[in-house]
Amino acid sequence: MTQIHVLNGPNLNLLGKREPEIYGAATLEDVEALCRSACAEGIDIRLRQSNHEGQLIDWIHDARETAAGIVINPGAYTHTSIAILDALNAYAGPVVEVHISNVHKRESFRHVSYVSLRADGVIAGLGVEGYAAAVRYLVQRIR
Ligand code: CA2
Repeated sequence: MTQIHVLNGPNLNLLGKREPEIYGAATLEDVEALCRSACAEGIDIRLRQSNHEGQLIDWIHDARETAAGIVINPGAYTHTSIAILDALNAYAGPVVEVHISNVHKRESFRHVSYVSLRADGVIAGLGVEGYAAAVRYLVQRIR
């Protein structure tokens, strides 16, 4: 079955458990349910989270063979990781970068994104709804 991979970086396992004033009350399990309901018949969601840069890179490599599109919230690696950018550059399908918070209203170090150099689109500040919007976009790109 066609898959969309939803990749999440460091600390996003804490979603819904800490700092709800910034990241909201939804958990990563809620995000998965949201992505599934935004998806379409014949397309499956594979949501994964890691606190490790190399693991995220391995999953992006895996997506080269298995995913028709990627939604990625690289967490703080957004602002630091040329290695994740390089991995995404080796992926041929559509990529949407998602941030739960509006990174542009926050500290200046969050205004820089290496991943945006590759992403087809960037969604920031819509809370976890941003993931659903990204999935909807990819569904219409893939079909
Ligand atoms: O807004 C976003 O989605 C971020 O990618 C989240 C990252 C942050 O470093 C980026 O600048 C923007 C941090 C993820 C931390 O997630 C937590 C969730 C709940 C509680 C604590 C951390």
